[in-house]
Amino acid sequence: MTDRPRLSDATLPLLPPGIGRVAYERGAARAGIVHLGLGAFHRGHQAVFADDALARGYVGWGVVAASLRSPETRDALAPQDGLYTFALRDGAKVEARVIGSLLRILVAPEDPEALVAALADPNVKIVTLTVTEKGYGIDRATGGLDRADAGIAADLRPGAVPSTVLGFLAAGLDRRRRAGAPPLTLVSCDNLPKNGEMLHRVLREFAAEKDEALGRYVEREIACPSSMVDRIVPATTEADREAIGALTGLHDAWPVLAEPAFDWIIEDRFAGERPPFEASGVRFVEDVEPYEHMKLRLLNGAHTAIAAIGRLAGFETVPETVRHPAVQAYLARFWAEAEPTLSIDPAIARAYREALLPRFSNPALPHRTAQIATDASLKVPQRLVAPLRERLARGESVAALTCALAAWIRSCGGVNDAGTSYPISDPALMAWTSRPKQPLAPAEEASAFLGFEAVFGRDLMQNDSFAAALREAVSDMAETGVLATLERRFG
Ligand code: CS2
Repeated sequence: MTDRPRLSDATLPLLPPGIGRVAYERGAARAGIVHLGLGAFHRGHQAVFADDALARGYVGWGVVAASLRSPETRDALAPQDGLYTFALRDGAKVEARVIGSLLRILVAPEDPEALVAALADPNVKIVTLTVTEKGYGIDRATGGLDRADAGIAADLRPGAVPSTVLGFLAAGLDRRRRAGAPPLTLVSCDNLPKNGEMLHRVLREFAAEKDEALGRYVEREIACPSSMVDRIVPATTEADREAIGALTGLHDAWPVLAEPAFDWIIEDRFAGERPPFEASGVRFVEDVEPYEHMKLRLLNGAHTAIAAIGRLAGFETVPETVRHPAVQAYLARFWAEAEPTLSIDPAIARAYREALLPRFSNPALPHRTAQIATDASLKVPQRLVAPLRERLARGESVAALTCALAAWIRSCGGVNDAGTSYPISDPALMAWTSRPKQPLAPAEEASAFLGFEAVFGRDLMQNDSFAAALREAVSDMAETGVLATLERRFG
């Protein structure tokens, strides 16, 4: 309802009691963080902790946030002075506050220089990234830089105006290096294993190819601690906008709604100052890998399975999918397979896993299965194939993980079990050169997918019993539908 006054610095006093308002002088805040990838996740996670820090008087920890592609978020937030409403939703409970930590919003393609300058600002201490699995320019066969990627190749050309994440980082770092600015810490917040190590490697390779001295600078001066982030933040809907407007009395063109649960666990390896986020519950640890495996395999793995199952069964959302008893029985088996592959204290893993079904069932967060299915082929390896491979090596059963993969393979067909088509958003799947162009018989389709090396590696197609089980699961799902298959096997 656009006849409500627009949220902005000037209208903040109109907020009704009970809505958290910006509790600091925004004009006095300075940017200590540059964030790349201004999606809902950043605004429901890192930006909230920065807001907490500003409210506690750490005035140097505001955020300059950059969208790398579209101006949509900037266009929505600019008339609001960068303010937005952040609402925690748990069933019927809502807790909302206005976040003021985004001090400036950049749209990289419109003004690449502004982003390079922000990265080079000596007051900036950390760069956080939520650029999704496909944002890093990784060659999935080697784990190194994907020089064949058109954007990377263009940014590597001498004198290129950057357009990719690595291009911007390298340009900003080069300027810092030449100006003798303090070293920087880059914190990847994407769901990738060893995300810091991975970022450091591709950035080092990119930088060295640009200029050897820059490569050495990245190697020596730039810290890339790995981090595990967690919070379910579905894409905002029209209904959300209306609900927030009704709650706050102000029109917010792009509020963010999320669940109360969250985690941000960061390796304690900073090149300079560490963000003062502990009071918000952010944890600094020596080794993030046990947490990262737990989260990728228990939460994200189940998410990817649910997304595929939901799409095939015609369920639009996660809560709708997990309400089905066959899916619940299946998830119990899924977690029973994934959990023993973790290296974390079993009591921590158990508590984490036990909270997942209630988190997924939160009726106030209709997280769309289509959203989670986006870029699934880049998610399946670390979420499903890695634990499966480890279990196979130990001779353990993989019935549930195999069904998750079978459902994913079936879901790539873009037609659900009732025969209705749906769109697929997965450029890496489309770019897979051996992708079957014609519809295949289910067993052949499973065999063809086993040749998708970026997903399955080279080893799994040699494993006859696994290959046979996958073919059988795909055939079963094609014949009787996904829900009946799960019911028969796990019900
Ligand atoms: C989801 C994640 O879209 C996806 O791939 O699995 O965004 C998930 O909601 C978050 O990682 C939760 O922490």
